[in-house]
Amino acid sequence: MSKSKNRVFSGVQPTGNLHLGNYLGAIKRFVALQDGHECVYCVVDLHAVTMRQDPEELSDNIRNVTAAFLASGIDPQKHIVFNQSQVSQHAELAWMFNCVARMGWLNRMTQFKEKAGKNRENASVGLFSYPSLMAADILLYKADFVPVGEDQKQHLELTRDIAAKFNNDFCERIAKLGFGDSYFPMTEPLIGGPAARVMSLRDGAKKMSKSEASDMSRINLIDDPDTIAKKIRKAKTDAEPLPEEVEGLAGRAEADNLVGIFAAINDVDKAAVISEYGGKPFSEFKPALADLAVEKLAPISAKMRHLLAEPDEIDTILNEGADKAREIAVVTMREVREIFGFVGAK
Ligand code: AQP
Repeated sequence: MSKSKNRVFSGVQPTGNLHLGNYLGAIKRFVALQDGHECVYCVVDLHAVTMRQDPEELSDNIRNVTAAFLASGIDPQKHIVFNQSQVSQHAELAWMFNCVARMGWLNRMTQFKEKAGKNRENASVGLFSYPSLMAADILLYKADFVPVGEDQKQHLELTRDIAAKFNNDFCERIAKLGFGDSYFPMTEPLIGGPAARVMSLRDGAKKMSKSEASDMSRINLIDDPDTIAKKIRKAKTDAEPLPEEVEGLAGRAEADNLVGIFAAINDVDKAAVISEYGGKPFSEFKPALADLAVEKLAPISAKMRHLLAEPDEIDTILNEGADKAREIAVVTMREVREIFGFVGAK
């Protein structure tokens, strides 16, 4: 596959049930980007094992994320859908980037601090060097755009730092080998919209997350309609009705979150939601949100269940996707080895 000027790459970790944050912040946008872009969507299983995973659950979760991609509308015939561990060049390029990135850069990563918690000495080395692998995922395909939720902004900045340092460290070699002024692109993050950071339904200060203990804090893509409606009904809010103007959402984290979810599901902005529901109590807004969420998510969840009944078909799609991804990855790695000066068969 020759490189177009608008390649998109993104990934999702198979670490548990996917939730509305993953869907609105990432997967729904992956679907929209298929028109007019060449997309590479990856189930990032090498990232998942930076935290301990049960092997059988990991296999199930890889198929779950793949089913969520397909059920949401990602087309594996026109684009590339695969799991990262099948393309060994991800790990190989990550090693090269471990030698380009600086300890000080990785030390500043807030996700490592949050995930490692108080006992940092006990965190895996993989968790610390996670951003080098993420840079490798993106740059292996020389991706121009990466749609992600806001929590990944810092890692995207680091990807650009790694690309810039590589281009600078090897600038003469890159030019001598005929690759022009720079080898890796300055990838643009695509972050934004009303659901760039979907918050927990129980605490408007925390992001919705797979690893949060309370299942009531998130809407899972596989939740049935009754569960979705119950979780929205019980979502934490304040006692005031919705504000008359969108500016009135400032300082009201839970209200802002529910309005953002409504807007993102419906492909409108928060102002459009407020123009319809401004001044109305949550007793009116929550049922409308529940109906909308069920209407949009129930078909996805039904399709996921259908796909998961045929795990061999999912595995075939992943294998075919990995073959397509490898075609691109081997070329990048051959060139990167040459730039570094490694000797051997091409
Ligand atoms: N709450 C969120 N709002 C918007 N986007 C989100 N994403 C995750 N949570 C939210 C985006 O989903 C994509 C895939 O995320 P991931 O599974 O690779 O990793 P994560 O960000 O670590 O997701 P979780 O749910 O928070 O998992 P745990 O609990 O395991 O850490 C990314 O684009 C991410 O930005």
